[in-house]
Amino acid sequence: MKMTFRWYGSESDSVTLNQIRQIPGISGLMGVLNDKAAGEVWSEREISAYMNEVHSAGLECEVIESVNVHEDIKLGLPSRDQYIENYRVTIRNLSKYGVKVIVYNFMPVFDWLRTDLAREIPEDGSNSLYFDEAELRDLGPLDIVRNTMENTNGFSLPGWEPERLEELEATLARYHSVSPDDLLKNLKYFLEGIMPVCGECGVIMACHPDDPAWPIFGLPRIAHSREGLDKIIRLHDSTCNRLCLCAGSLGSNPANDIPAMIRHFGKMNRVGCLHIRNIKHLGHHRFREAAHLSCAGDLDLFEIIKAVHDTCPDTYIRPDHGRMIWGEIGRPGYGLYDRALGAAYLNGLWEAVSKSRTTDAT
Ligand code: DNO
Repeated sequence: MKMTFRWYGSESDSVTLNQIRQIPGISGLMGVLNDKAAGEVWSEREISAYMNEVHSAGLECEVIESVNVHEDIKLGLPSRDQYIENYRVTIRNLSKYGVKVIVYNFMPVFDWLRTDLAREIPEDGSNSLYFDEAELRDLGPLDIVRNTMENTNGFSLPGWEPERLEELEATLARYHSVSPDDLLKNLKYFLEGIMPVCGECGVIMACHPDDPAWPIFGLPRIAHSREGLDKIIRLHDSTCNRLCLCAGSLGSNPANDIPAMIRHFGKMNRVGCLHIRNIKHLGHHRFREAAHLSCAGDLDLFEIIKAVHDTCPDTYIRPDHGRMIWGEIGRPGYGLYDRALGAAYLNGLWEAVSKSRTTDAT
């Protein structure tokens, strides 16, 4: 297992590479070129500048996140072929700089969605990302976008690029005639277009689940249950076609058994990487993000780490969204302190599981 940390680049992150390399047990990053719009080619010049900085800090970057898929690909429009070609170029370019896994998602219009980016946790005065479907009912998609953009402490959020949001209403309307089956077919077309290049370059594509793990605003969604993820894996039979199992996204729905899902896809060799965090369920379609510790939320992180250890031990992990603690101001979900605590805790669980498994075997 390689423990990594998401980093948005020196221009866009409140956390520095020096801080990241001082977190015990971090081998590298899950990186991102934060200012790239969906569909744009990631040029070698841009990738090499990012990688040089990361490597000079003594860190690796074998996983890249949020190479966002253009909406025309998800909608299956004729213009998709050009965007798929751009994606192929980006895969080739990233592979030249040591990238082995690319995380993407196939959620229409929105990446992840919350109704509050800084809901206070009364027990300890920290705050975290929060979602309540009832609040969503009173707000339209545009209100939610406005709220989100006004409350990010000046940082942009993944999937909330202003360029994409200008055309929000028109894009939402285009999805009226797209069913979940259509979306799945469009994903198949995309995978067929890029998988040969992934095979050539040795790059794994890891599909990130829907967050929250159910359809929102009546949009089609296909990646929020084991059955849905099974269908995605079956779309294209290649070990390059994998999943980014995100415990917090899938765990927003209590019906998803996360350790069982990890074991299922781990045994099939279809886990590309994992995002690990904890969730506190507060009612139907209402939750907040919690500290990583099992007892702070409703997910069993010990069982999650055991499942990874047993079925996909060579994968990449990162602590996902943290709370804001100790007065830190940063990108919601992506401050330093709580994610660093999360990494330390997950590393502790890993050591305990590894050593107990060795003892069990003797
Ligand atoms: C949220 C992240 C997501 C994820 C993308 C991948 O904080 O987990 O933005 O990286 O959905 O495309």
